[in-house]
Amino acid sequence: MVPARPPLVPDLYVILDRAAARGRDLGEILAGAIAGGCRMVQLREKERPSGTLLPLAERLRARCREAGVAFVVNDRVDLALALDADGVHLGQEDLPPRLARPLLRAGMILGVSTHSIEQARAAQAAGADYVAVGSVFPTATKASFELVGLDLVRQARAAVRAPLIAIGGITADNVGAVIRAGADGVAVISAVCGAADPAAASRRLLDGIRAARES
Ligand code: 3NM
Repeated sequence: MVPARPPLVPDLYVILDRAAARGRDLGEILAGAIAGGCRMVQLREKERPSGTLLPLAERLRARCREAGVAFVVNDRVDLALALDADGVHLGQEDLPPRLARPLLRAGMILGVSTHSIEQARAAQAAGADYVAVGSVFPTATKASFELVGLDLVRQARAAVRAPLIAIGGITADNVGAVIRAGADGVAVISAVCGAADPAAASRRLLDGIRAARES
């Protein structure tokens, strides 16, 4: 039986990042995130060339397929295509979405990182399936983050129809404020990859999101 396609934009989007995992296997973190209810993950690897990343990427991709969890590759359109990933996520310095979109297979998700209202509008106009805005809070994970605060989430909510994913410094303690500011979902690295128990951490984030929606 073919598993149902995961929803396009989930509440919780876990970014698997080797540096944040501090030596722990990303497969273990992925298993915890899935057990905790995460339905979409991204593989983010800035250092390793595609060839050496491939065995890990294939393993994570296979695990996501079994679980019906969307698997997105950061930056690298070639790797996303080679792995038959569900999507690719591009930053402002990566291939522009208008050039990436025609390379993707039909139905592949295209996500774009943005740090201003102009960039968020441009990402939507270029056909992004979701627009990520950040960094909402200070983060130790990305050295050169631009702090945009909850204000950009509110402004982007008013200006952009595409699903909005907030990123940067999001934890179980502040996730409610992010959802109330208008985000459809949140992307996190350290709150799950750096947690002693990634499954429990994912559950706490999802509980915070649901509580904010109900309030
Ligand atoms: N992109 P954490 S902030 C990968 O602002 C990334 O676009 C950002 O990690 C952006 O959840 C960020 O540990 C780091 O703060 C997110």
